[in-house]
Amino acid sequence: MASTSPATEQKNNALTDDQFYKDVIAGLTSTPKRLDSKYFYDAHGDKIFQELMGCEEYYPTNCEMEIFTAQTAELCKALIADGDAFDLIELGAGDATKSTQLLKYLIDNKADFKYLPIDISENVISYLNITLPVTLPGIRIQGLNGEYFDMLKKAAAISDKRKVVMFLGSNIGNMPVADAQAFCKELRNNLSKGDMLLIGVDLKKNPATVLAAYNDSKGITKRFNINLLERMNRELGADFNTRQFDHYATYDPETGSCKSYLISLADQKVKIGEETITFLKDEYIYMEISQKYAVEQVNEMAALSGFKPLNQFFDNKNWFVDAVWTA
Ligand code: AVI
Repeated sequence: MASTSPATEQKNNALTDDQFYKDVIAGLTSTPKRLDSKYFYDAHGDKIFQELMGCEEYYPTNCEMEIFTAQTAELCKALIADGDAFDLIELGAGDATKSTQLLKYLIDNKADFKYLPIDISENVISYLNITLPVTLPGIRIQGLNGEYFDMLKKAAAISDKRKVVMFLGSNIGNMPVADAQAFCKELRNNLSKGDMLLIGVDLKKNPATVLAAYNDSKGITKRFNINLLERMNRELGADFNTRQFDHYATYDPETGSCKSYLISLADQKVKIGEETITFLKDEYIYMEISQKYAVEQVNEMAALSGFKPLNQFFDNKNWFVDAVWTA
């Protein structure tokens, strides 16, 4: 029997202890196979997502950007009740392009606040910590890298002011409806009376428009999904042949669920650490949900999670809403 050297064994243990590895193996040994879209965002994924946000067919970014640029003063007025001190926490801050509009307005108007961006990507947080003080002189920023609620608790330890939480970009859409509801409830439980939430939600619209955003003609969304297989090759020593997988997106106008899959183009076996995963030809891996809502459902979600809807800001096509809720 072949024996492993202590060095190899140590390396194997480090791999099997890794949360990414554990989640990947759990997802790919379940039926149907699935991967968690939160793992899209390594340095390569961040870059591809950046590209996607600049792509014409991927409308949510442009819609929300229009709201943030055309209605900056109104948005700030809705969030900052009586010019009181507050701290601004952003869940899933990304490159903070949209929030930068708001931050600039607040700094120009001498608002007294700290900006606490939270992101799962270490790359994103170090980028924001370095670049924002240059583009926005005078900003008080403390980036927090980790899972939303862990970091929200950390933020609460840093801030003793009223909290204004931003959850933009329809990030809420990357959870199934029931999970989104539970998430908003947990968020409410982590806030105090008077705190606020600014939540960006992508709305139901022409199904062809939605589908084109998740199946863009340049294949950026495909690369975004395939990057997760490449990430497994890079970080977990997996041997995915990415040419043997294709991207497939669907949108159901009745439920508002847009879903992405990777389809295996052949019978194949893939090694990931100690595990070998078998894929049948045409078998799918469920990658991501991007849920779309009706405006009434957004208000309903606020009420069901213990928030009070205060205000809504729409883009000129009514494709996207930034809703202000109070705790
Ligand atoms: C980050 N999130 C809101 C994006 C979305 O629209 O669901 C991620 C994405 N996936 C494919 N394209 C964009």
